[in-house]
Amino acid sequence: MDTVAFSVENVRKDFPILSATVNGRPLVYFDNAATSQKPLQVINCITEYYNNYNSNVHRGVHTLSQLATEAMENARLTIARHLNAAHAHEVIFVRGVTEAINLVANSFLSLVPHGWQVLISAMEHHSNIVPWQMAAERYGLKLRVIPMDSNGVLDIEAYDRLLMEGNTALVAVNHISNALGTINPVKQMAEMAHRAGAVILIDGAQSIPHMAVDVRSIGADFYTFSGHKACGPTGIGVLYGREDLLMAMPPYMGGGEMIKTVTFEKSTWAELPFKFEAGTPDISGAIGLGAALEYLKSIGLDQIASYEQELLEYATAALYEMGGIRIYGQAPQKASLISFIPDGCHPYDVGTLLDNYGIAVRTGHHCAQPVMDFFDIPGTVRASFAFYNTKEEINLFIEALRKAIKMLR
Ligand code: C6P
Repeated sequence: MDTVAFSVENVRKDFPILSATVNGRPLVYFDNAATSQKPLQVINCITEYYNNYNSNVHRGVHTLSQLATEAMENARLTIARHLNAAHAHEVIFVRGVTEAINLVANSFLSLVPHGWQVLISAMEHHSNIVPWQMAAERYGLKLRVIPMDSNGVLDIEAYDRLLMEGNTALVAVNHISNALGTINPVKQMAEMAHRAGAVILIDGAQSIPHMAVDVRSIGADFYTFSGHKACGPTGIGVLYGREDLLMAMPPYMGGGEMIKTVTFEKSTWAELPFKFEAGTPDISGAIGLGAALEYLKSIGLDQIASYEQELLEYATAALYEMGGIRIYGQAPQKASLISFIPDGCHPYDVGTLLDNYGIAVRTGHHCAQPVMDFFDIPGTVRASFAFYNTKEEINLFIEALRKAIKMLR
């Protein structure tokens, strides 16, 4: 698909839900960091699969099974190209980031000697904390945390010291923080990890929908994202892993599809990627995810990134102009989300009142409790923008926020 000049009015026509009304008002959907909306190109692609060639994959010699297999493997190829992976078999289909991290924590860390360490950052989502905690306990490893400052910027000198202080097996860090919007310097962090002999896993849940990502240029050993935040379906995501690492790792789940041979005494494993894809996969999800990435590409990832920066700057300026608002996350490199608390208001109350005006934001700890503890707050209101949002919607949001705050103060 060729990229055409970006027009938000045209893009919005692709998303049927954007013309919905909520509580009698036009929907203003600013909860894109939780999940994005889906364009017709993705919805139709999934419907077409179920209408025309629904079948199981990698099993049947019959025509429908072959069509389904071909569509799913084409989607894998699309994803591999999107990430600039060296091989399609480095793309493992999983349910999402959560499953991908559990896979690596359970499988890769089982190969790490006792007493080694895993580094995560102070701004991780629970999905990039808890699996490492569980695996560290199981495999006798230490889990250590790269600190951040009050702007939500990671302390790279402290990271360097941590890398040198012990035997580091793996660093796990998000590309973009879902709670603060910080864009982390993952390429630099990967170089530093490699110099220390460690591998790096990058949680791309919040980056894949908003920017072009090249796993080889970054130097990512593992990279993961969820389809549902990138215009794709729920229940499908990707673990990218370097071929040599995936080859050396034991399977995470056992079952059909992931085996070469099975006897009651012993089983042997299938080649990549199937070694890590036990059971019937989410076929429609994988096909839909391929369509979603094609769609993002057709809009243009650089155009998406620059338009969303415009929205971010516009909304940030409007919030500052209101006054009495504290924004959490002031990193110089920031993605299109704003976490904030209006003085004297509880985030939950603000979110509930905004909903009365048809405005969807997320409130709470955003599955990043340690970030909230760092700032000593219960949670924030989070407005997160996508390329189909508009400045007019931001105006509606600001107007509704003014009214909500007036009611609450
Ligand atoms: N963040 C949010 O509202 P799953 O649930 O597996 O698709 O993604 C988990 C996840 C991991 N890392 C980051 C940085 C994330 O933002 C998320 C999901 C959503 O912020 C839902 S909690």
